[in-house]
Amino acid sequence: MGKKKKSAAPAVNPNLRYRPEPRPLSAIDIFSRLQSKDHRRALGQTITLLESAQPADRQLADELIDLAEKNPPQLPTFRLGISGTPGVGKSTFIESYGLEVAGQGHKLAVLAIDPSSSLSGGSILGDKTRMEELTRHPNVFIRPSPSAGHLGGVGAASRAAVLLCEAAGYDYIIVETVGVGQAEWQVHGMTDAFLLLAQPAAGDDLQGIKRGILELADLIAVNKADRLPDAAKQTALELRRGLHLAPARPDDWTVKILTISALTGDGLPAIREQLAEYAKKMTAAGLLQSRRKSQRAAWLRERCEADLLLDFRRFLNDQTRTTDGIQRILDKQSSLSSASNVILADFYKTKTTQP
Ligand SMILES: Nc1nc2c(ncn2[C@@H]2O[C@H](COP(=O)(O)OP(=O)(O)OP(=O)(O)O)[C@@H](O)[C@H]2O)c(=O)[nH]1
Ligand SMILES: [Mg+2]
Repeated sequence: MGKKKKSAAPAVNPNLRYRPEPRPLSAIDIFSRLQSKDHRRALGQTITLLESAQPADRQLADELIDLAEKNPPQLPTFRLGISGTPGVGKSTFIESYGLEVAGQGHKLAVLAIDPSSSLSGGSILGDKTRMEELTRHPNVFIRPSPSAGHLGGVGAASRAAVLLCEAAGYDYIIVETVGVGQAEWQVHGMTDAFLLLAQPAAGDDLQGIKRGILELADLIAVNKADRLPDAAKQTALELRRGLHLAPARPDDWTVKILTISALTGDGLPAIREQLAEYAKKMTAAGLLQSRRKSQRAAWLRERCEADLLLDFRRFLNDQTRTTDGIQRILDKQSSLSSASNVILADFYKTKTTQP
């Protein structure tokens, strides 16, 4: 009887199964997911992609923006910007107003630009509790602030997010921001109408509304009129006076100042009417379309600046441009400006030699 032959030891652990790497989704795959019924997750992931600074993500994001621009929604969409100082009642307003809008059959997307919280996302947690009912509404998509701080900026990601929400079938887009820094201008520069929320306040300090912001508004609402009705009316009068000092609008639109309560819902139908009238009038005169057109041109400018800066930073971080390298240039030059000229000349040289 011959010895039993020892079976050869398996070369690989049989418990390990070969799993192919999942194929990365193409822009067309993602775009068709956005247009499917169950698009929420895809939309969330897409907006994250728009915020990414990774070169591969940026390329995919560009392809998605391109697809969205080439396949615009069939029905008209409306983009509403909302701003106001901290605590004025923006989230409370969006909860009440958003429910009305969604109740009318619109698909509503709420995007927030938060210039102050790049990483903490603190205000979003607050918003999720303040917009509890809206968050659960099947026709509503709420997206916390894109994180600030990387190149291309919050503005670029938000502009693209608006387009992709529309591609996913949302026809009413609210872009909200707290009135800090350049945020109001950014929101104004990417929406069809700008609603400024104010709250009852005395004389001098009209709740810190910055000069120039009043002029951006297409509609102004003094909130919390339930608690302080007289002060709200008084504030409305003072804002009206402030508006009279502003230059005349080229579009012949009269900016109304309403008193409302986001908490009780008083005055919200008047807001809806005003915004609908504004949209109708501006569309008829072709002004809404031209506003979007010039916003797209502004987007291009921002994009060029961002691309150039990205490119230049890459060049500066290059091995030859380490701190030592920069120091060497400085040592050879008599001034900062001449050192800067040397570096820039080198940079432009790389641009003419490399496509
Ligand atoms: N009485 C009254 N209180 C309101 C009204 N709207 C908002 N509030 C209250 O004001 C506080 C701030 O409201 P938010 O909706 O969080 O304000 P916000 O502008 O989103 O605040 P930030 O996100 O921090 O900038 C909350 O306590 C709200 O309940 C209103 O119409 N009437
Ligand atoms: Mg808020």
